[in-house]
Amino acid sequence: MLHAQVNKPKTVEYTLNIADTTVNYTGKRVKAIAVNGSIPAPTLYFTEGDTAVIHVHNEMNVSTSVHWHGILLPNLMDGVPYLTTPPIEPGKTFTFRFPLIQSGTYWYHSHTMLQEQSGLYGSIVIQPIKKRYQVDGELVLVLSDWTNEKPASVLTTLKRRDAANEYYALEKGYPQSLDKLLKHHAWGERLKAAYNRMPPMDISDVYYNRFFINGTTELDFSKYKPGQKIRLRVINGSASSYFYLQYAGGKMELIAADGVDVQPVFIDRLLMGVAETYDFIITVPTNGAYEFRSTAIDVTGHASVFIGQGNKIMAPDIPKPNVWKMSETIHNLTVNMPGRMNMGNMNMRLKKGGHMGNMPMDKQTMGSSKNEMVQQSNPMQKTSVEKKVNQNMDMPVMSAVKSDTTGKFIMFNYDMLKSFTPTNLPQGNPTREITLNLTGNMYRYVWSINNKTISQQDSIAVKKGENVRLILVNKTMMNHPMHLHGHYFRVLNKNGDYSPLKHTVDVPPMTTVVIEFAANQDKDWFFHCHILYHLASGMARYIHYEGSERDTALANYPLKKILNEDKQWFFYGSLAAKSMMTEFNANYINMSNAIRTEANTNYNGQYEINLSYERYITNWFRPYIGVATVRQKYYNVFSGKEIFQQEFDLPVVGIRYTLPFFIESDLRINSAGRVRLQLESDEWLLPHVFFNWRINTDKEYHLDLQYLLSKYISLSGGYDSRYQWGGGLLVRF
Ligand SMILES: [Cu+2]
Repeated sequence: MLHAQVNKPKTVEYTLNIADTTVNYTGKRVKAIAVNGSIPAPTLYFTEGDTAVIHVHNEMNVSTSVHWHGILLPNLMDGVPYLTTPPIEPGKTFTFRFPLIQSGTYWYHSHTMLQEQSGLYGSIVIQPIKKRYQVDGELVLVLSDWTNEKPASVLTTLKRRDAANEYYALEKGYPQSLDKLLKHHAWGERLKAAYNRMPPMDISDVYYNRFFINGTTELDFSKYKPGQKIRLRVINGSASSYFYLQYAGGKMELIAADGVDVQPVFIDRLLMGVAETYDFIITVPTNGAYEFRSTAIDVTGHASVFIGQGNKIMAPDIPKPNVWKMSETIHNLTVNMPGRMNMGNMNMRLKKGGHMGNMPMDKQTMGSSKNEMVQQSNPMQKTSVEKKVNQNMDMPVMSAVKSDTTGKFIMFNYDMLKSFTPTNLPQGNPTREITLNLTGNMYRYVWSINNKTISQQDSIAVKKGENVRLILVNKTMMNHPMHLHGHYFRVLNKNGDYSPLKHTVDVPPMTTVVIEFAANQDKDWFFHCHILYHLASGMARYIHYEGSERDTALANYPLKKILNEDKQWFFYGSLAAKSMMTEFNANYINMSNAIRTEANTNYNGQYEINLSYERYITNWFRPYIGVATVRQKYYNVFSGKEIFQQEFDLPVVGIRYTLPFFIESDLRINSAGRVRLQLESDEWLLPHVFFNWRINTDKEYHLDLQYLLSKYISLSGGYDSRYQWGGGLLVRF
């Protein structure tokens, strides 16, 4: 403790005006949301013990909300619209008022739909009454990701099942095309995964045009002098991007996580989950402006802050991941997992032909050596999954590093987080243990918990006075930053009684993380994945305190409004005008339903129109009803002779089922009793070239090559057994 300061608690008042704006980050004017004219929103400064009074005025023509991330406050002030707080309607003001009973680095953001992606996020700094560290300067650094696309189009892109969906991978330079798979000797692995209907690995879902620190790609702080100690308050305010943090001027001393002081550790690199905050102290070296860099997890871009004077000294580049070989990539994504040994170099690879490739994909587990603490406290983990984890790695063990500013490269993991004081939950409380499988279907882009989205299963019931232990089992191939509102939880790690407190925990792919908290609140608190598009697709619950009622202020704001966000409808399709035919397809889909139209015609009186309504029973199986209109003749491909013709306008019923290798099957019968089985699939041959094939028991086949000119336009051509050869232009919408 240094200078103990005497602060008189005071009321600190802010007014935030939320308004539509336009920005131009890449030479293109795009709509965005600004707070008091700025993106990110202004930093709010307080001192522990103050009362915050924040007037939030909505100048947009849609409703909005602000959530104070990581702040412990009364339920009504938490800012989740319809759940805890009334939405802020257009033209209206809501005044938040809450005492600040904690100190540290926090942030705030919209909790309405996808507004956060458009710019509605900002930082909060609460100075402690007694400062633990004296520094020469403080920098608040808000990390974010920026897309020129409308966030709603991003979500539609993630939901659609056509080449536009693959376009992000292409833009990132990671096309999962046949040539790349062969080049990286990953064809066998991919084939095995496709057999299990696992789409190619996405380290990140979205292609971003820019990554920012404080709204820009490069910032200079040349006022700092050699030897000065600077505190960095780093906030990952991005919508869906994890970042690697590095500093060119030596090791970073990590002193706080999610606003809470931890025993200092020196690290070289840290993988920061969405919505986490970390504080570091760095020392400005002599002769140079040293780079603090945040690199997106998929290594498609970074943002930099230069601290000090003189020539720029860069942090080392992080190598691009080998996204074609899942077994290599996933290893790098599990760095945070408690119990995971991180050694000298994060680029360490699994041995060739290692464990991953030999296991069925749905049983794969990566990353850990023994984690005794977790195992002692949690019998649940002695599952076959965990046993596999323990057998999996044969890595050397590196001793915990403390106060070591030299020596080996240190990659951060959660075992390095150690509280200053014991964090044990109140003894004698009954313990409620809940296993939450983090689940999802990447193919359909539906994200869930225990295979149910929030609209299908909304709450987790707890009782006040319980200790609640959540066993988070990530069954997916992506990292999920799970965030609990209104509470701090312990992340059980090797530090036992001194396990750290957090509000957001990264759960790496195919791993298990255990958290626990004292249920000492009431009402309802959101618990969700903080990847915006996962949240919007259903990966959320709310913690409900049994016996407590919603605030009367919410009487006119039905809870269903926020729970049903994952039932949103999406529309997409394509129109191809070719020399021999025109093809049209349109899809209107939501989580459990799809209305689809396909139509095609030559220019000679032949046509086919199919309209169907399908219902998802599982992610793969959907019965449907519809109408089929057909006026067509079929030819032999070699002789060109007509084989047969069909003419009808009839109701049909059928089933569609996604087979291994993502082959879409469609079995239907029309009211005249005629049965048709059809198979169809896409193959990604070269980065810009797709091959689509379709064949059915009407002896109809359709072979089509597509060359992607852009996300929405392709050249398309091939052979159709009814309409024969031809080519033209295809436009997606
Ligand atoms: Cu997620």
